[in-house]
Amino acid sequence: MKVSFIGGFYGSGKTTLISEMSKKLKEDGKTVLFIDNEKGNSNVDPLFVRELGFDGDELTGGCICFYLDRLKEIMRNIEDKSKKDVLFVEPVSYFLPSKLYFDLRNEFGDEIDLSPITILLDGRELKDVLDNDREFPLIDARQVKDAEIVVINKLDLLSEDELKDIKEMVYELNPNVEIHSVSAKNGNNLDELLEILLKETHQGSDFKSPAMFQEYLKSVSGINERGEEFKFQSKTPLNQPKTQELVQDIFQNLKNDITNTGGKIHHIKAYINDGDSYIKASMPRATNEVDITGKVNKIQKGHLVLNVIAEEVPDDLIYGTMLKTIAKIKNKHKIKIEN
Ligand SMILES: Nc1nc2c(ncn2[C@@H]2O[C@H](COP(=O)(O)OP(=O)(O)OP(=O)(O)O)[C@@H](O)[C@H]2O)c(=O)[nH]1
Ligand SMILES: [Mg+2]
Repeated sequence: MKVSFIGGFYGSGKTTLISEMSKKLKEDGKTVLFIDNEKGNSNVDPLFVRELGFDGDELTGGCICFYLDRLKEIMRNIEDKSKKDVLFVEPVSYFLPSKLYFDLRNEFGDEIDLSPITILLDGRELKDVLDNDREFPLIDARQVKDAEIVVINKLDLLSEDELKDIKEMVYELNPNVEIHSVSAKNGNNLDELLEILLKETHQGSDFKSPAMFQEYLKSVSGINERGEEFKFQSKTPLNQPKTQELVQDIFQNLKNDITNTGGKIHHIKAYINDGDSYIKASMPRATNEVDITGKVNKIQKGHLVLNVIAEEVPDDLIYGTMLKTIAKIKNKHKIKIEN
């Protein structure tokens, strides 16, 4: 069984990339498994991946780094590993894959075939870094130094010159890394990347020491995440534009409240489902735009899952902001929402 971890910062497009590559594998008759690792109680990404029909497991509560035994247990419980084709794992976004690869090699040896350490970068965010002469974001930089393959995503939003400049920044951080560029959204270069991930193998880990890893974890400890599920019921059925309007309103309220308390948003995600149809909405750090996937017809009763990832704001406050937002939205859109 090929095991491929797709690392990378919040909103870089990991879930989109994994689901698009999984669709391709499924079309070729391959079996694909997916493990998602998030901090929240209830999370958008695994719901979305299951909606697409892939077998998945969820490792919630915190970073894989603290729950490695649970990951190993999930992997140990996968029956007939030799008959499964690919397991994709999406780790918590600040995680350093080299630590994980080091532990997994010790545990599973030849039983699994690890793809090279792969880090996905948000091309849109790096365009902003170039345009505004900002420093390369700290966590992304550490992950690039840790990677064997760097994938620049959101190629559809980049010019050739911007891509060239981004590649230069990446090589400066890690001269030995293999760079690819894709658009997970429109499928550009995905076949080539998939072939590489399936064919190439991780070449030994450069993981330095547990002490250095602890240092790294301290530096990312300001990032908090909350994932909660709510039930909703609307008096009148919501069509696609109305549902989008509702999500826009929720996201704007969350964003304003968190920014006003001095927090910095990394990613807001929502998933609305009534059992027949769904929409997934996402607002990554690089844009203030709400990006919608999926379609609803007339949705009246169902679930709303919200994930908010932000820095410099405690997770209790994130939760408080969610509740405040829900209270406002209820009145304005005349819907009942409760958790
Ligand atoms: N324009 C463009 N948008 C993309 C592309 N890939 C992903 N996105 C969008 O980027 C946003 C974040 O994508 P996700 O796949 O949820 O990112 P993620 O890395 O899984 O995010 P976390 O799980 O929160 O860390 C979504 O709105 C996607 O639709 C791409 O190639 N081009
Ligand atoms: Mg994701």
